[in-house]
Amino acid sequence: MPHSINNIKSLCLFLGVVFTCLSFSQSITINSGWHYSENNTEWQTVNIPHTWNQLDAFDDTSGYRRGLGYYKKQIFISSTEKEEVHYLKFNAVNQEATVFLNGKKVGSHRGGYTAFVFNISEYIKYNTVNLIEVTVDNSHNEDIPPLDADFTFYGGIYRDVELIALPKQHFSLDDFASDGFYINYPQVSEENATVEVTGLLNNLSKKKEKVVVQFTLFDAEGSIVNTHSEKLKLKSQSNNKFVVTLPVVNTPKLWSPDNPYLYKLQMSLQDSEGVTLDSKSSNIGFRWASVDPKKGFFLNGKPIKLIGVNRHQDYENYGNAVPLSLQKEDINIIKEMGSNVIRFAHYPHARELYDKCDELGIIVWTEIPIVNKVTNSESFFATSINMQKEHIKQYYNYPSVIMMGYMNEIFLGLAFDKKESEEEKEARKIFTYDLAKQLEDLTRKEAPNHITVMALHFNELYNETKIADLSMLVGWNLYFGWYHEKIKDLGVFLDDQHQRFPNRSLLVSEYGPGADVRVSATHPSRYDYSQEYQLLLHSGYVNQVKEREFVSGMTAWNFADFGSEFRGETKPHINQKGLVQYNREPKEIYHWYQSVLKTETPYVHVANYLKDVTLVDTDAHEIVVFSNQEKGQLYVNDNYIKDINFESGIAKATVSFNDGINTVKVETKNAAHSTDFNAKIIKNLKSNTIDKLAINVGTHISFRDEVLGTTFISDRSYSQNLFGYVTDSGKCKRKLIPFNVSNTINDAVYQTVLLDCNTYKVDLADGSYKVTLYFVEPELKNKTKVLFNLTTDTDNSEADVMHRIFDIKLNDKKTASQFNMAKDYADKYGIEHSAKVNITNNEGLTISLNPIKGETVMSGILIEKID
Ligand code: GCB
Repeated sequence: MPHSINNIKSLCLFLGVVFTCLSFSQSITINSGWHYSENNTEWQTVNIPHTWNQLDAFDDTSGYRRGLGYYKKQIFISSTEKEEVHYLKFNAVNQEATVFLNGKKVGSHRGGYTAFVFNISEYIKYNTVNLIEVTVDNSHNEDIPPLDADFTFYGGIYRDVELIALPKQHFSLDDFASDGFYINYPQVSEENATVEVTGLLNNLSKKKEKVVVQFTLFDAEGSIVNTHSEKLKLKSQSNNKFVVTLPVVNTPKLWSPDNPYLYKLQMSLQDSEGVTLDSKSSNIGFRWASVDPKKGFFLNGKPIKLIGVNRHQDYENYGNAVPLSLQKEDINIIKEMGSNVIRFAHYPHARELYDKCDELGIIVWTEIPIVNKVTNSESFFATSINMQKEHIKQYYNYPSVIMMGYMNEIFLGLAFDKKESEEEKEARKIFTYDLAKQLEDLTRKEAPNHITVMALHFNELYNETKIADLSMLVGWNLYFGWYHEKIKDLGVFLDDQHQRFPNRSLLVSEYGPGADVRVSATHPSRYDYSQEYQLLLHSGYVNQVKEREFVSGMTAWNFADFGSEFRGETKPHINQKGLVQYNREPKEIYHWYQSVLKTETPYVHVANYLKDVTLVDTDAHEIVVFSNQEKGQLYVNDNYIKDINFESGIAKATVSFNDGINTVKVETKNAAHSTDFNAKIIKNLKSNTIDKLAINVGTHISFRDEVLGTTFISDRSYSQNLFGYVTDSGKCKRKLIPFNVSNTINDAVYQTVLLDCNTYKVDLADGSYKVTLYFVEPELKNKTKVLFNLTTDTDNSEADVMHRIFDIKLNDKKTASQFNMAKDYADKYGIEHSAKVNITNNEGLTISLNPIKGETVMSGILIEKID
């Protein structure tokens, strides 16, 4: 669609008694009406933000399209704009872009998470349409970080594209696509503070020019605090640097998470006649930060325990092409939780979000995506250095940005690598350290007022290579209670590190288990994906960190569930360690964080782990309540039950439920909250006719099937008048299969199996039923090793595949003979096997799996009454 720039060149306004002349520097966002093609022949119209992987990164076929994508768009540029300089700015394109204007190459850029700008003036045709073409490539490239990471590398132009027209004198855009100025605070204290601005001014005219930069500092209420005007002589066709110190601000209001007081600096570049050529503005936040190996993190001279989240930028149904309004809402949700810190992992996020952090008072750790491993090539090193320069310069001025990083778990690849020889591994340690050192030195030099930081994983390699001694603060990504044994090992590890490296400042930069809101467990345990286990782990971690003054803080992994294509979890392709879901609906853990982090107003929340509660052989149910108060009163169906006390924000109580809706209410000082539980009580299946019964075979977890509107309840060993596996009918072993099951969205039902258990009984009352059994073959035909999945698969050839064969009987009726999943179905295929059964003579239902070869296996049972 042709586009035209407003061609009014300058305009004089009468403001009170003063004339102000403005020359129109313009930035137009050109996001709509692009044409996109994946083969350069068939085109579709798309808007930016756009990615081509928003669907295929979540389907049943493994992998997602990594390759080329083509974009084009026409813009009209009037001949009245000939005197102006035109730039095209791309705020992020993943991960390589080559830009053409009217068929000529304008430039190219490597790296998917930072902005880049090209001066397109010499390629423009005036008074006609100009064709912009962009070739994007998200193929794996050994020379571009990230090489390998636990998130999806969606391809596309996914942040704003801008067409910028400026007079010949303007704040430079070509210093690594920064804003052309850098704010420093040479002194800042409660008594006084100064702002120093280093600016870069382009003069692209053939003549020297005299200009003036007018600085105005406003307070948060909009009143002028001070002004300054700086006369400058600009050399022709060059980039001119200036450094200006603004007048001292006495008793400045300091910026902090509790009081994010922002001043605003306006800068206007004027020609000798007072016409404004260009203008810029920046948040100013007076604050100073430091870390102390013994006492943790300090802001404005006071200790603060940093507690917050990591964030990835993608979102359900959008991939990484997420509207900014939704992204900004994330920052509100994070603040609402009570977080005082965000780690923007593992790459720079949209700059507008850093503005939000300034405004809301959230301390930021920002980093570039050098994750898991590096390539020992000149090109990889150069791309990394360039990326960190772009990152530092584009994100320099935000008062919220306090920590700057450049690597995450850089020895993860090495730790898991089975192919490299010992010599190669030694060499890898050395060149990885070398790149880290270069990036650390660069960051200290270019961002001297920031705290440098690096995130490590649980491995001695970081200490042994001394890479952990490079940055001013180290973040440990610690998964005790998930990938590694026990939650309480966290404290042991932290104490050990502190004792061995007493001069190192540290924080816990990642922690958390996967949790699926459809999964609930009364006895939660590691790997079960229950929200109850998520509470156990997070509360355990927060308590251990709070007990240790030397730990600067912690950032939970992750704020929200996010896309990681290769993962096979209860929701495949998604890493479910979020405190909120992929669509940002809160998990219960989010409310627990609110109750421990938000102390200013009374808060109470009755957790609701599943929409319905099935109570087998009992009417008692344990409820969990979160509050920032010490105690509260518990009511069920308006009857006072008892007083409850909160410890670390949690109170638990066992209450009796009636069949049907039960309202649990808790009142605390100045707060109350209630939740309805729909209870189904099963005490005797023979006497209580049931319409539907779903059993999650092979596990202690209950799973809510949103489509059926039914919960697959946890499994048990058989007892009379109820249901369960008959323990002496085999070894009856429970197993977890860590892969994406195709043909279903109820992966969790299939992923937990009961092996070698040949009889299952359900003591149904007489009547007609449809019985559906759920199966999946747990052995893969071709196993590949996936780093982040929960069990360690070994390579296996087709010949080794375990072919189990069994007959299936429902009471006396054989419903399948020689059932052989490996032979008859595709790998990882979710199978539903259904039959009608008439139950008479009080015989109940007996499911028999009669082994012919190998061990029998079953994943789930669904029984539906037929009228
Ligand atoms: C980590 C990584 C992060 C992963 C996370 C996990 O340590 O830094 O990228 O997503 O673990 O969930 O395994």
